[in-house]
Amino acid sequence: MLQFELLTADSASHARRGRLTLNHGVVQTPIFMPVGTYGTVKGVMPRSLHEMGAQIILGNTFHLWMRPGLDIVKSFGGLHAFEQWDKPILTDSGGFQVWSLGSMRKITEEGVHFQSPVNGDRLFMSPEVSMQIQTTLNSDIVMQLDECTPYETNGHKTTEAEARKSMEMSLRWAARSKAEFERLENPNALFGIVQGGMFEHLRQQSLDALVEMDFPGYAVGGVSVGEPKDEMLSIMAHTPHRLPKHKPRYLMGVGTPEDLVEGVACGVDMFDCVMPTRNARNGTFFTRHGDLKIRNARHKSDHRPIDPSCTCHACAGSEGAAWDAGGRGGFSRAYLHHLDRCGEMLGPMLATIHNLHYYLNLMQEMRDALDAGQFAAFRTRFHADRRRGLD
Ligand code: PRF
Ligand code: ZN
Repeated sequence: MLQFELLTADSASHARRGRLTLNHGVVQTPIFMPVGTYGTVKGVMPRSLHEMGAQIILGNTFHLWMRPGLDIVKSFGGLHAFEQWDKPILTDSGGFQVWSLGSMRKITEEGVHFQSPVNGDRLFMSPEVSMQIQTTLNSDIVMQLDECTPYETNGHKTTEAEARKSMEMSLRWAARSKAEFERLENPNALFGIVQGGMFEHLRQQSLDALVEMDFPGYAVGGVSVGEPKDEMLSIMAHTPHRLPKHKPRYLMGVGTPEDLVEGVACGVDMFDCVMPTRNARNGTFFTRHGDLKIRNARHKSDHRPIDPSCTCHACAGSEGAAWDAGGRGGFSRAYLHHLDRCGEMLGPMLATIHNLHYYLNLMQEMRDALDAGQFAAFRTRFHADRRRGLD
């Protein structure tokens, strides 16, 4: 099941505010979805995700198929019970992950043949197999199997002919995904994925054919695959707003805080990206005034939290009220720097909590601005604040 209601739309951009109802709950859009590849958002307990306001998280068909395998997840009745997360889950289909295997795989019309990176077994992923796995996982949103067209093929920029061939195969895989999803009587929702490389006319053809197949929601794939920023922005400006107005739109694997704000302005409702969680593990903190690298020696004796105006558990302590200079609550930059130096696991845990809180709060601010008819002003102020830099 999937219901999508449009609540308000911005008059000066394609931004919109919506409410998405799925089998495991309601999602207010626009939304960011934390990535939980192996059935865990790395280093964060589900209750912390709840506290941060996460409404839906990702899982990965490919990884969960490798480990723990389908029999285990099936014995729990699905991924929700196995990972102790009772709100909605979206699973990526495996196409993108299989594709990342490089020389260990061979892509044919039928599907992808590859060797398991875990135990070397010969495996085969097809649209049908992907649907069977995602049905067992019981994810609220299932993604079609697609081929993510690379920015470069064999050392040269992917040509129009190569991108067309890849996009057309993804369309045939979309139809096969849909047929198998229906045959399995999966009670959740299946999304189609627009491909077409960096070619607008191919993206339009992909979009038209997918709309004809009538999916309950659509994703834009094949972006953030190593292309220059301006090419990513031109796809973002081209595709999302052309998708059906009354269905949810998901931009896959994007991006920076700036990308989220510009993506929303382009009409995107849903985002996922490893950036807040992965960068946290490298000691990078995102804030409204720019990014901070905790490894830098200048933080060594700084008593202030990462962002004194942030209400996350790392910046404000367990009370959740903003830090005050009197020293109540909140972990100092000096302490976080120390944790990083010592390789203590609390360091990445606190960084992940802060970054996810920042991303989720940024989406909440955009929803509030849209509700108040103030999105244009929010967008201008957001970019100015980010450029200002952190003290
Ligand atoms: N396809 C799928 N998953 C994805 C992508 C895609 O194109 C991307 C592109 N950045 C991220 N994740 N299935
Ligand atoms: Zn914080």
